Amino acid sequence: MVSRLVLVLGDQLSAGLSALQQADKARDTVVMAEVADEASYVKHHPKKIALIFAAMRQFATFLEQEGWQVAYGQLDDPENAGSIVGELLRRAEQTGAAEVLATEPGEWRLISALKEAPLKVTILQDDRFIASHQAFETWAEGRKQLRMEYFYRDMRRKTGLLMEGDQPVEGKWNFDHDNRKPAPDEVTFEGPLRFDPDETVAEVLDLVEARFEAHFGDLRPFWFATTRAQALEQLAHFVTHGLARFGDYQDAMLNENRFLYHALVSTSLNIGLLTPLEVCEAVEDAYKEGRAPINAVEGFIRQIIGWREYVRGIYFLEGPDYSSRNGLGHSRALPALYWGAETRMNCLSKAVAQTKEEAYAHHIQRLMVTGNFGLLAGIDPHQVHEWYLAVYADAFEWVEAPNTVGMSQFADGGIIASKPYVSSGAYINRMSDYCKSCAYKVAQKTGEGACPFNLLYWHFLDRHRDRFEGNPRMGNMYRTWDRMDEAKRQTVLSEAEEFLTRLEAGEAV
Ligand code: FAD
Ligand code: DLZ
Ligand code: SF4
Repeated sequence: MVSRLVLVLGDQLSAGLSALQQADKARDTVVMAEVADEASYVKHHPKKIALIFAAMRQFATFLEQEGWQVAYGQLDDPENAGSIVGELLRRAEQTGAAEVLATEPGEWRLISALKEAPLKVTILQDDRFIASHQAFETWAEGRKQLRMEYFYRDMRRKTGLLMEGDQPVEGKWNFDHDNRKPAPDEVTFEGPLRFDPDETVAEVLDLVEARFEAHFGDLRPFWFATTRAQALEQLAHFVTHGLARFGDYQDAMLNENRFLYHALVSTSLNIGLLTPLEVCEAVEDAYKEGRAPINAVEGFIRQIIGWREYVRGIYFLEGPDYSSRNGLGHSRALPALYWGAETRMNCLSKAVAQTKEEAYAHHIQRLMVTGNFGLLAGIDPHQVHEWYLAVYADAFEWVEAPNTVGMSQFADGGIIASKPYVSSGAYINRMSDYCKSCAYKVAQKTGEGACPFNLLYWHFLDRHRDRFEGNPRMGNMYRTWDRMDEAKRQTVLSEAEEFLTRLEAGEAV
């Protein structure tokens, strides 16, 4: 029988992957490839590249132990073709294989590349998700608005998570009302486990250091989980020590604590080391055993079977042009401060420094600091999108683009968010201790030292009045703006303009 190639991409490191399930160990060859094209189509953070290469190598060893034949292309192999399709062609020639089995990639770009390859490629569904494309399309059909909350309830019913018969446990679907407390004085969770690099990881770190020095971000110290065993340990550590307060402090931010009560499992989930259901079941067990309260457990499970599945559904429903959308017509270039240039805004400085060092920031830093600023300042959403895709270790387009383009930049015209996530400095001040050590004054609305978020917030609302005035959830904002006297409004707008001019000129604002 003619052999086939089985493609396993860098974020498909799951024993249960559909392409592996459909293949035959006895005659097929698994193809895995570290390629320059994937590492640099955006300039990924060195920690992200190291995570993917190291986890790929560990997974290839696992597959070999399971009896698979693996053709693994390391980045520095002289024969490396430099692209996924190039590597498939090289392996087809070597083995005489006439067909490729692949699990659907999480990016339209790679799906097209596989479809256009001069090879017979069979693309199978990625069934590591709870909702298939078809299930999401059926849910979306005929709905005027695709609100996550309703999708999430269906996912609860489908999985049985936190259900008593057909009713949600403790009588409510959503306990967010009890969540989102301001930053605590003391954080009792020591944060994620840090795994020492083994020999495989150490080799990858040297390779990445030599090849991707020019990419933004610190490679070392590197401590991400790169094997399934480590990912399970990280999960168990979070469930035991962090979960109980996850809900309370989900949105809090602190100068001196980067991780608070967050789980740090997105990298492992997104590259396939963990499955969403096993993560949710571990968390649900903690609730059943009285180790974590409902607000924490429900909030956490909603992020995974709700948001994570929902954004993937939107990405594939909306089609390949999704990440290029620009519903608000924003065109300002991404300022250098996103790449670490000096800024006096402490919240941004902290979020970017953390991103550079960790390839991680938590949801509210991404949404209400870097995302909020990008939206208020009118930055081209595609540039914002490419930044998020590059700098976070958990960023793959199916999950990053809807969060950035849709939720954070409102560039999809309001499919994901019913109103833009914008705020003045007051929100950041409420949820963090950033403002206390900032050169700007959060309570000051205009004049020397006024917080730029305060100025830009009104500038945003004013310049998009036609678009948002009629939004029932934004009426109050416009009424507050209209109540200010005309001279004050003019001062706000002209100071905001002046700030934007200085930002564009590359000044350290
Ligand atoms: P926790 O806060 O502990 O949450 C637990 C899990 O819930 C996460 O691991 C993640 O799998 C899931 N989750 C939570 N929120 C979301 C969400 N909005 N969408 C999808 N899954 C979610 N998440 C990514 O996985 N990859 C991305 O590229 C990404 N880009 C983002 C860009 C922007 C602008 C914003 C606002 C959010 C983005 N998120 C992304 C969502 C979220 O910020 C991360 O999932 C989370 O910070 C990961 O850290 P954690 O594992 O400590 O999460
Ligand atoms: C992100 C990434 C990087 C940096 N490198 C590789 C690689 O060398 N080989 C590979 O198979 N995949 C890599 N990836 C992931 C892909 O670029 C792509 O984002 C995902 O497969 C889409 O789901
Ligand atoms: Fe950020 Fe404004 Fe607070 Fe400074 S004062 S940290 S710029 S919100």
